[in-house]
Amino acid sequence: MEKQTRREFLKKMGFAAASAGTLSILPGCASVGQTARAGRKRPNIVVIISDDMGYADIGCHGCRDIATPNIDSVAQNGIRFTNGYVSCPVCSPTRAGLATGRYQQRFGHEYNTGPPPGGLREQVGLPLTEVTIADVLKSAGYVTGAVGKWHLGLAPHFHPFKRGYDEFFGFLHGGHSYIDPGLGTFNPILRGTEPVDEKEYLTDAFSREAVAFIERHHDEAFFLYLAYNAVHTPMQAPERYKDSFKHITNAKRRVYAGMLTAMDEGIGKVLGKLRELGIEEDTLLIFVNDNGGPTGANGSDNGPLRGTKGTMFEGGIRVPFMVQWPRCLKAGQVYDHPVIALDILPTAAAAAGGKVPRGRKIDGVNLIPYLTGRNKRAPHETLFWRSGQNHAVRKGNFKLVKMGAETGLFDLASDIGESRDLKEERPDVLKEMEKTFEKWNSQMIEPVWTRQRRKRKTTKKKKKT
Ligand SMILES: [Ca+2]
Repeated sequence: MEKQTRREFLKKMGFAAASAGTLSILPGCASVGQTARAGRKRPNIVVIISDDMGYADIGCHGCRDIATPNIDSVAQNGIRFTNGYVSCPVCSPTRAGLATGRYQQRFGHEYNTGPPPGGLREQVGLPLTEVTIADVLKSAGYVTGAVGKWHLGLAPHFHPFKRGYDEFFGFLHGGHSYIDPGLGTFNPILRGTEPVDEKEYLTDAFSREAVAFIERHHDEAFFLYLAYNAVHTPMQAPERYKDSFKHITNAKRRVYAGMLTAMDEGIGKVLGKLRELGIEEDTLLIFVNDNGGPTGANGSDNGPLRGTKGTMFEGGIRVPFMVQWPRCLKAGQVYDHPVIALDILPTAAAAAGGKVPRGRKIDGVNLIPYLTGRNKRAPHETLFWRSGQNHAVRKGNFKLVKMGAETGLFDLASDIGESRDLKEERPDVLKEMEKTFEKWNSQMIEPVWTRQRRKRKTTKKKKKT
């Protein structure tokens, strides 16, 4: 982003005051908003996102064959969401929702970005009308860094530097080789805008860069967006895990285990660095996965949930999601009301004493009052998903799912696996849910671009990224 004064930046972006002033005041967390506004002890913000992980593939969700002690430690040191959602069952739209705090269908980011057909490269990416979480935190005086997978547009005007980030290390497409990532020409690893000849296993390289970012900026307020592409295909594990997962008989899952372990260890290094520097207490750290596991593609396991990545069933959209902020949030809690990754921007803005964008609907909510117990109600009455002709609505425990020509109505309180269709039994609920969806849907716009298809002739099957 070009040099500009903070006042100019705020004016351009149309920021309004965030709700930090309404935060509850907690023991050990006195006057979060006031402290942030006074420029003292503002929490660092770290958002870690994984890619295509299975719902059941972490220890705190019952995983038995792969250990994830570091991801689990976030839940132990903070709050685990049992009904944590993302706003899309595939990668890029979820990131667009997370980045803006808005349902991405409001601005036409309904499908994955991908190798753009024809001359669409200039248009396929997070629309420039949108204000990002990095814009918000940068405007609040934070130094901002993105490490990992971008997947919000390839053209220069979509680059992280144009979307609020001061630093970037990663790649712009939806996936990348992990072993000897190299220079490449199609989708290079970039430091800023310059290709680098990366030699390290890519997940380890991202962990290294995240730790280095924290070291560089630990004495100022920072925002780190760490977007691992693990455990997305291609299935490539570090050599050091070659013999570690012999107990896993499924060959694909054995590699998946190595990839997941590398990411978990990397998250452990990030947490360890925060601890070593004495800033863990004052760091709001969120871990979320971007969409459900594509079980056939990467050997992931969605446990009791029906469906996979790309579907509107819970297996596509309900994800591992947790937060820790030792200074302000009591450790070891479990939070059951539905939350969604759209909540990350308003929550971070409030914690930072920042300002949410004005003149637009922000669908996410600041979760802090809910997580501290000050607000006992559910943060959301309804949640919505739409991807082309497929859609879903959750209202209370009822969920309407429309996949192709099939419609189902489920009660998630008694049927997390969405196995018992209630639409014949409860036509009243079905009708109400459809009406609720139509009302929301009427506020959304048509996709700016259609589904992206890979053009490389060597690709036999269309793959979701
Ligand atoms: Ca993904």
